[in-house]
Amino acid sequence: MPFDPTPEFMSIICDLNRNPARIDPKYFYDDHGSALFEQITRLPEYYLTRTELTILDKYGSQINHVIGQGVSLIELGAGNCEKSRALCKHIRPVHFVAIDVAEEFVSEGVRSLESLHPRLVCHAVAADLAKPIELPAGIPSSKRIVFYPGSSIGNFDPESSRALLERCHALLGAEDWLLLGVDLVKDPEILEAAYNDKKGVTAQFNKNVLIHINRLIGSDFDPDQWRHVAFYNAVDSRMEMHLEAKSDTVVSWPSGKRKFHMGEGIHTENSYKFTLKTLKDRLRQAGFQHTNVWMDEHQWYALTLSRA
Ligand code: AVJ
Repeated sequence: MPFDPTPEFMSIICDLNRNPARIDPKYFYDDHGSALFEQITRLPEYYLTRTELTILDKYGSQINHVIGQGVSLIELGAGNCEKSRALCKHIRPVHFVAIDVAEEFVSEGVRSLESLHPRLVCHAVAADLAKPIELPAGIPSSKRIVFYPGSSIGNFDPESSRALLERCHALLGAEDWLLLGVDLVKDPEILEAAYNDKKGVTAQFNKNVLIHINRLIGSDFDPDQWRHVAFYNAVDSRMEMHLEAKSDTVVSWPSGKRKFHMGEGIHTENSYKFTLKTLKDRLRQAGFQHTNVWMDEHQWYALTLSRA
């Protein structure tokens, strides 16, 4: 691979050279990573997706009642669009926009929604949510509902999540809504089990980021040289995932290299967990008000609907 200092290349390398090194969790989602994540969502330990779908099914008609008819549904981090498929059983949007970093994956998800709802006007957009959100032409400017499910907002640190919610708010007018799904603070044992599944799918998902990075920057990470580590950080209310070097290793790329000592880690993900208070405060700071909250019976997960 020729040396190609694109901004993306530069930012990946800059992160690899930090102490400790880190990789942005958006790089989990190449096609294989998106498929692995889909497998994670079906694991017994990973309660998040299942619980959110249960809440959507149970309270979908209430959501429909609150938002009314003729809405444009905009799903962020849509992936396979499974959540919007569940929501569309209860609300009948006119337009649907799916936004995700994984281009192939999201277009497939959109096609599945199109075949279920032939009269729904659908769009797939490949975009990085850390940047300003641009909608395709032709989406009506009123009665929009931004749907950000899966606790994906948990990947952003408090400052960036506030900024992301503000960007969402900027897409919306006074008649519009934000429907947000977030994982709640709970017994660390339950949290840690969800990110250390017995089948090792999460470990594969974590290591796959190295293969994706190899492809993006021409590095020579050997995924077998790294150990999957996931734990709850109670001080910051977040699950953390790391990759730890099993022995001393040198990783090279076209313009440089880095030595990692045995046990040295690369921080690959934060997954923040919320309390209802931190969640409502965050929403209010971003300009959202009148938040409705629905939860599962264990109060493990919350779905919130806020007025823009
Ligand atoms: C898609 C970011 C919500 O943090 O739980 C799953 C990703 N990481 N297992 C999460 C993930 C490890 C997931 N999010």
